Amino acid sequence: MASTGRKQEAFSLFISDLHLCDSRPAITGQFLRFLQQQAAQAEALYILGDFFEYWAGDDDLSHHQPILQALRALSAQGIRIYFMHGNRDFLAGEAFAAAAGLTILPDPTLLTLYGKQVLLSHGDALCTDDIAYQAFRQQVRAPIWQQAFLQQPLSVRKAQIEALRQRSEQEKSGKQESIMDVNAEAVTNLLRQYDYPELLIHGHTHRPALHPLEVDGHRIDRWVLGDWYEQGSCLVLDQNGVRNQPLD
Ligand code: LP5
Ligand code: MN
Repeated sequence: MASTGRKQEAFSLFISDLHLCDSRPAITGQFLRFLQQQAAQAEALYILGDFFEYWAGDDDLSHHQPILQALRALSAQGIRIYFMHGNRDFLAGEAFAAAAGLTILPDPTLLTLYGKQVLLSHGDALCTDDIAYQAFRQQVRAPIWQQAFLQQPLSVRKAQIEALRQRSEQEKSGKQESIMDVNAEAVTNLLRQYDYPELLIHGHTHRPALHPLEVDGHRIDRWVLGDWYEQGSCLVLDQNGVRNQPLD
């Protein structure tokens, strides 16, 4: 039988920095609608970190059931879902991945999508001027530290995370804005290391923008994803390239 409608072009979606939590139920609602509407039409969804306000360990899965169920339902429809750790949810592990029907990607990850080399990252590792944060990052990303942290009871971990969140907010208020952005040389080094991909997509800085770069004669677009504090935001990638898609 001849098809009546024009087949919609295949596309992938990229989001980050939703910071889902109980105290902002509207964002969770918007995300669940996003899954049913935009994501259901995509071939893949890439969640590039800080999906949750914080993740205390996979033994807290039951806390996030509606979100995990919705992701699993999308995955069951054949939409591939990928997740990269952010600085707030780097403890999300394989039990989380199984419950959400997704695949965890290392940071950074280089992919070929729609004929383009695309480098994906959360973005925090590029903020190399933030010395205090980078020292902290190195400590908590060490497997031995994570093992010891995860051995503590969930309630103890949550109390420590709460203390850390307060300390982080306090320290951030004393940091210069420029320190909390990516370092240009760190970006250049990463792009050289990955052999000049056409696209770099990352989040973390909450400064959504397109930065066209030229590195050693190669044109590279650095796309920064927006957070979901005021409204949802996502990037769409298809054969024609990247475009920004603000959500209602
Ligand atoms: O997330 P964002 O953008 O607001 O801020 C980040 C950096 N802050 C963080 C901390 C998280 O926001 C808090 C929640 C994380 C939950 C992780 C769970 C497991 C770890 C639990 C450990 C107890 O990532 C912020 C950057 C900012 O991005 C911009 O790039 O500046 O970094 C900081 O503010 C960190 C401080 O500069 C250094 C903190 C040293 C803390 C030392 C150990 C404290 C242990 C406390 C508990 C006992
Ligand atoms: Mn982040």
